[in-house]
Amino acid sequence: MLSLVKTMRIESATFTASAFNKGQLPPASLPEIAMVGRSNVGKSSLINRLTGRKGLARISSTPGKTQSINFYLINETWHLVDLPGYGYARVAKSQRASWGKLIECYLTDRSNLRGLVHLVDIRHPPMESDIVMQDWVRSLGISSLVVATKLDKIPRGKRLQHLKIINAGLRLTNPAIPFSAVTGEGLNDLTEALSLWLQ
Ligand SMILES: Nc1nc2c(ncn2[C@@H]2O[C@H](COP(=O)(O)OP(=O)(O)O)[C@@H](O)[C@H]2O)c(=O)[nH]1
Ligand SMILES: [Mg+2]
Repeated sequence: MLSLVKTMRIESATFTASAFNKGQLPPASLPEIAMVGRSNVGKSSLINRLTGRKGLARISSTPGKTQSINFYLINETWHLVDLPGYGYARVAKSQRASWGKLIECYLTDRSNLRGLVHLVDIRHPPMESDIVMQDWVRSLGISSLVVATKLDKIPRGKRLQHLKIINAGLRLTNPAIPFSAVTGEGLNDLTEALSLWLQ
C-alpha cells in the first residue's frame, strides 16, 4: 500500500542534555518522543540506527548503566528522549528507586510528550515489569507503540510466533513493530509512526 505519510528524514541529531533529577529536565518547549524499556533491550542502539549516527547514544554491554534521561535534538525541531532502563536487578535498590521516580516524574508530567516508544526484546515473552509499564502508560493515556527489538536474533520462520506472544502478553491493540538495529528491518514502519506523532 502506498503510504500517505511523508516519512521524516533525519538531517541533524545532537545530544543536548542529561537529567539525573526532575530539576535538570530541559524546558518542555519542543515536541518530544521518548524511548522506554528494560535495561539492555536496545534503546540506545535504536536511537543510533534511527538517527544514522553510530556513536550518538552510548551502547553498553553492562546493563543498568544509563541513570539519566538523555535528550537528543533532531532536525533542530524536536527531542528524542532516552529514558533510564527499568527492571535491572543488579543495581543498588536505592538507585533503582530513584530511576523509577525519574521515569515516573517524566511520564506523568510532560506536556510536550507526543508519544512513547516502549521497547521489548522479541526473544522473550513480556516480563512482569514490561506488563506493568505497558498498563501504566495506557492508564496515563499517553500515545504509545511497542517495538520488538533484536529481530535479527530470531530465525524468520519463528518471528510471527514471537510477535504473537508479545502482542498477547501486553494486550496490544496495535501490534508491536518488529525491529533490528543490526539490519535496519522495521526502521521504515517506526519512522512512519514517529512522523505521525510529530505532525
Ligand atoms: N543482535 C542485536 N543486538 C542488539 C540489537 N539492539 C541492541 N543490541 C545489543 O544489545 C545490547 C544492549 O544494547 P543497548 O542499545 O545499549 O540497550 P539499552 O540499555 O536499552 O540502551 C548491546 O550489546 C547491543 O549491541 C539488535 O537489534 N540486534
Ligand atoms: Mg542505553
